[in-house]
Amino acid sequence: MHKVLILIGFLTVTACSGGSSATADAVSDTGLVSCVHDPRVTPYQDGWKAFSADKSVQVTLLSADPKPPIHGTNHWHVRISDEKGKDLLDLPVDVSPFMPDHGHPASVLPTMTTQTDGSWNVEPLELFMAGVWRVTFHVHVGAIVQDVEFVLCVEG
Ligand SMILES: [Cu+2]
Repeated sequence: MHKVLILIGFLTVTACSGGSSATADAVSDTGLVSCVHDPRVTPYQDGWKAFSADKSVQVTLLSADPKPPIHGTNHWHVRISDEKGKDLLDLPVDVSPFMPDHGHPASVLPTMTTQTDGSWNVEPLELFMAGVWRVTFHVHVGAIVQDVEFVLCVEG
């Protein structure tokens, strides 16, 4: 099973390499490419907050499982609120994980599920390659879609 997963990972890397990421990545002692020091990324922490461009929508990453997020299947628990801190519920939210350096999305789109306490579960979050990931929450507030982005490094 393990060998199969490695093979799939190798094929995926081959399929989407050749992007413009080389200058932004640093090669570690082991020869693996790391994005930890990429200026675009934020180190994971519980309670990580990100905002829409106009600051009217805030997404708080309450917790990630596992944490920090890994190369593989992740589960996030978030809260979505307005600029006054009031929870935003019962509105459509799409999530799109994307690798900006490779130009491809996640293989599976996560599902958002509201919880009784007003938070949301996000799963499965399939970050299937090591590198920089941009996880965007598209929050539909009336006719307007507010985008809130988390940019993180997934280590190999
Ligand atoms: Cu990729």
